[in-house]
Amino acid sequence: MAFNVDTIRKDFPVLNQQVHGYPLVYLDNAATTQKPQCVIDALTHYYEYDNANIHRGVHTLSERATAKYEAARQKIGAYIHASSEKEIIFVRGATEAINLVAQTYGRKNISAGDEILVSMMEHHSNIVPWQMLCEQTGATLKVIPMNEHGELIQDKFVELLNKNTALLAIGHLSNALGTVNPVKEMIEKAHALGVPVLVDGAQATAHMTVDVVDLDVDFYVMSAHKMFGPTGVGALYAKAELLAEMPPWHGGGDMIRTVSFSGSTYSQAPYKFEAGTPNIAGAIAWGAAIDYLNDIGLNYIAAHEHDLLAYATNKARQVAGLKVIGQAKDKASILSFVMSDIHPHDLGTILDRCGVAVRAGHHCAMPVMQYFDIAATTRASFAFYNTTEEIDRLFAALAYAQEMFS
Ligand code: 7TS
Repeated sequence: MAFNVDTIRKDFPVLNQQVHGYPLVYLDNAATTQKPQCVIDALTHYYEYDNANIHRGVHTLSERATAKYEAARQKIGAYIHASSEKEIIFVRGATEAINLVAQTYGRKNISAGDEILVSMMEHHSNIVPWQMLCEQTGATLKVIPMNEHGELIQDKFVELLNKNTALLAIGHLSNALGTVNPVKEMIEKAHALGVPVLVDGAQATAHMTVDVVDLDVDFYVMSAHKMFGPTGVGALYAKAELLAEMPPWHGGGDMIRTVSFSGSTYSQAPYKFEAGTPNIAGAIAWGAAIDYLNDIGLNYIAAHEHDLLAYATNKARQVAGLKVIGQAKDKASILSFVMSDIHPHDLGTILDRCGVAVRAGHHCAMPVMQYFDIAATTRASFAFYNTTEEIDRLFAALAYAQEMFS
């Protein structure tokens, strides 16, 4: 299908509205993306026609709901090129997936004296679960530093890797800086020392092709709502041999084989990790989002977003008093910046008055803010439905804010 942004925008009803009297410009896609009509339809269709609990009913609706839920698992596995859909665990989102790995793989395999390696640019979701695991086990958290462009310092990473390193946990695409980390090379270096690797793909999966087999990554986490699917659903990918060894996390229905008061036995992956009734409608609608992304083509998406980011970065260079935070060579979809004399929260509010939605804050990446010695940034984050005209609107609103504050 040829990429036509005007046609694509018609698929997103939410984009067709006015905010404070202006056509909405939605540039907060890193926080959550908007949903195309086919995803909204998949959700309502499920509740109108198929709603039933899965994996347990003998009746038609339950069989239909189960088949659609499992088909969604297959679509998600295929989207990241997993060898088998059994390596896909449905969870609430990237945050829950990381906590699952920390509390199952981590509790089993990591102990006092071990080191867990994260990077300075991680989202809090890829820091705090490891800090909690360190408190529980006596392991130590080590941090890969970055340079002033917002790139991880690879020499320091290699220095930090050692025989005590028990796990490397890094982001694929930084939500605060837009940096695309060289995860394939980092995984190779970690594996050379026998260190397993978790990649936080929460931001990446909407913007680039991910191939977990080519990356040889051990754990990869994702959130549906950041890739045009519903909130409250996401996935953990893990290699089958790791899942087989990992103990279950939540106990309850659907994750067991047998239960008696003398003890219980557990199902195999993925069900071993999916206790309780899951977000069935959410998973099915996420599958619709993946069909939609595949129909457009990730190569077209990446090319369009690359053009948008280049256009916005070029405009940003021409604004006196604007400093881009995050100038890595390899970046995607995110423009984070500060403006002299205007607090990001004030700026965000003024932009909203002009109909432009951005995020202002620390973006759940406080160590990034500490490194740059700032409290917050204003962040414009792009999706394939954004246009250069919308970026012009952003910069017109920024000029207006500068005028107000001058
Ligand atoms: N990892 C990264 C890199 C993220 O950007 C986020 C959310 C998460 C993990 C957590 O994802 P969740 O779906 O489990 O919440 N990032 C953002 C953001 O940039 N603005 O709001 C949420």
